[in-house]
Amino acid sequence: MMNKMLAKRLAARKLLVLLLAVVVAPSAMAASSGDIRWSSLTGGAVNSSPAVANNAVFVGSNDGKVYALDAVTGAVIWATVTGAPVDSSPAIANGLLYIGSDNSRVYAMQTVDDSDGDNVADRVDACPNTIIPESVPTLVLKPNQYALTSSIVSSDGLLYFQSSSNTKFTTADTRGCSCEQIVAALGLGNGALKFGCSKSQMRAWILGLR
Ligand SMILES: [Ca+2]
Ligand SMILES: [Ca+2]
Repeated sequence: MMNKMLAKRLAARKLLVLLLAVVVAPSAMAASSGDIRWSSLTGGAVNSSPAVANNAVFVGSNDGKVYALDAVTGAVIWATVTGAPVDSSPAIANGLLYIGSDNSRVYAMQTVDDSDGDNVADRVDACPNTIIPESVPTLVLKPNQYALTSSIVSSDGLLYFQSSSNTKFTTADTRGCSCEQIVAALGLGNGALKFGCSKSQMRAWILGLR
């Protein structure tokens, strides 16, 4: 009789432990700082520091190649052979990557395919054929109105919409879409085309991209 009661208690305790494990497990699996999101294998040692631009990571390897990796997934976007180990760290400016190789040469490489020159790579550009400057009034924008007036990239590597507002938007935010392309996609009418996109229109577009 005692053995049966003991067995029941043990079974109940096991059930409790099992339930606790089920409840606790999801939080234990939640991502936290320092967790490895991805790793990407090259053909040799990686002795240099990577550079990051346009949603990609650029790094040299002792296998003689310079790699461009997707910053989110780590997938290889391209790998260019230099023919000798690449120990130096890349520098990036104006869409070009500059790097030295052990074959005594310095290379300049196109970092991404950006057919319309809006500083957003073709592979992630939601609006092909962006025209800059765009057709909305670009010389005088009212407060809190936005338009792409110049394709000159800022020193932080981003292309900003012109605006007098403290709130800034970049082509990275709009995934390569200008105000007039946003107007056309959302069917906003001529008002926005005449005065530039408003802050709320820009935010609505960016929210819709998520
Ligand atoms: Ca583009
Ligand atoms: Ca575009």
